[in-house]
Amino acid sequence: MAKQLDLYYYPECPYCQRVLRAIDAHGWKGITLKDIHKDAEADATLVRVGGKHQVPCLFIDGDPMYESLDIIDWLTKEFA
Ligand SMILES: N[C@@H](CCC(=O)N[C@@H](CS)C(=O)NCC(=O)O)C(=O)O
Repeated sequence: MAKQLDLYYYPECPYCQRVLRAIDAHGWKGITLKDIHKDAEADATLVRVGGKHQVPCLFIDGDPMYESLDIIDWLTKEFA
């Protein structure tokens, strides 16, 4: 079964833009975008589950992964 992938981000964040560019460039599909500046519940979930208020953060089946380069590496392998 496909994994649930949720990317917590906000558009002005350059590290988020790096991840979004990679998603766009590779055409990776099925990643739900959660803008924490527009979605207060997502903002709270990020801190409650992830433990820190930092974006980008990719939730993989509910488990948070921080760091833009780690996220891109993981997605590259997942979508290979
Ligand atoms: N090394 C991290 C840096 C991430 C980072 O510094 N994100 C900033 C936004 S650009 C952040 O979340 N700052 C805390 C905040 O906005 O509350 C990465 O590459 O993902």
